[in-house]
Amino acid sequence: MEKSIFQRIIDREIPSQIVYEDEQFIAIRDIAPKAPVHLLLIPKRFSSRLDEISDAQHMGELFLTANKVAREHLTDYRLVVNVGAGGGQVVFHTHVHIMGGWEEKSEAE
Ligand code: DGP
Repeated sequence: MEKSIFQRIIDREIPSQIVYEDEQFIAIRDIAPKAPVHLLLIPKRFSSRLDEISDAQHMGELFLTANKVAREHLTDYRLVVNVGAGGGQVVFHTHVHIMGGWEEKSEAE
């Protein structure tokens, strides 16, 4: 199977602005931001879409980490997951959008 664009980012084959990384996840700045702060949290363990994840611990860690990364940049924020093409998903490697900064000055900017 061909690597997803996010797998290539994880493997450092294409550049990105990495804002967070641990053993399980990487967070990068979205290339086409739709908010003043727009990050993507991507699990290194591959799944193509959120509803493929059946491991409750992995699912929990994904959202705990999304909150942790979000709070490093924002006080209030929106977490969005697009699931399937009809749900607006374009990149088929599960990711959580972290968006915010509409009403606050972010130190990250
Ligand atoms: P979605 O529609 O949920 O699949 O969102 C995919 C997001 O990924 C979209 O907001 C744009 C972003 N994106 C696509 N390709 C790249 C890339 O090569 N680098 C970065 N940083 N973001 C990307």
